[in-house]
Amino acid sequence: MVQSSASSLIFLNIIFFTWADTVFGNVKPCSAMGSSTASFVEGAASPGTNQSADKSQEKKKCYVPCDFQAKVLREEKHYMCRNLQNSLVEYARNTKKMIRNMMDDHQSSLDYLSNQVLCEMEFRGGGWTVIQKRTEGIVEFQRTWSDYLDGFGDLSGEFWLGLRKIFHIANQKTASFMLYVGLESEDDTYAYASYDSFWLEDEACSFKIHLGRYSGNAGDAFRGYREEDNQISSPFSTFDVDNDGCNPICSLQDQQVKSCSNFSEKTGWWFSQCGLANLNGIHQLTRRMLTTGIRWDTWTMDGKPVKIKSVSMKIRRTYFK
Ligand SMILES: [Ca+2]
Repeated sequence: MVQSSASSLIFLNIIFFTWADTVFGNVKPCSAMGSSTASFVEGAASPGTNQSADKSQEKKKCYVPCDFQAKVLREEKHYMCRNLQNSLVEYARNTKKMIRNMMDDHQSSLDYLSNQVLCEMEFRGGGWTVIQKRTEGIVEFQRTWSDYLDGFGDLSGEFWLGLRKIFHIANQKTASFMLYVGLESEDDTYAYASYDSFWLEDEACSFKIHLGRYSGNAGDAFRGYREEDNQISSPFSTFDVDNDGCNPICSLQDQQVKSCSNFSEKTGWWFSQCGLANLNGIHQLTRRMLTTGIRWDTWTMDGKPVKIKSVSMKIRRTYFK
């Protein structure tokens, strides 16, 4: 806005100077006017001693208005020049202020994020940002959309970082991210699933998840075995915001399911009719009576999904774009 008004003023000044030069430039120079008039007078008058006095008189008549015009023009130019100078100073001041505000905002965002995330610097070369962690099962993951949006839990223990924060970290213009899922079974065995790219769509698209190539030893539960299990490109769902693809119902384990979140004890995830992964499922150590748990059903033992007691999801920058 400021830039636009300053630019308009500068443009008007340029137009004025051009116009002024054109108008006053076309006025005949004082000397030419004087000569012409003087010639006419010369022709009419008889030669004699009064000739030079007449010339002087004619020059006087001419030079007064010319001087006056020059003075007015000079003052106008000075006035416009001052305005132009003031506009440029104001423009520079506003631009500096705008840049300073942008830098302050950027720094605030960095400060905010650095105080609000858990970094793992020892694991696999370091530089990991933990976006989800489950251990003892103390923190409840049966939460509303609003809770999953802003995050919950404790960074020093169990937590969900929040969809908005995850989106802002993983969707930087200058960097790409990968995802690592670390799993621990109830009998203390470990497995992992790694994806070479990870990003989310924005809030208007319900944070649809996108993952690259899988590697690991826990299987690719995000994609599952069947097409309908594939959670890639699925929006996030909670019990109060249903985007799960069961519309109106899905048939699961001989049950008619309307809501995958409700079927998973009101936990939130990127469900797809409902799929084989739900790392936000109910922790089995504290809620053994429930049928579902933390699910990564491609990790199996003796043909059955392994019971998981702890999990973490972390992302790391892979390269600058
Ligand atoms: Ca549904």
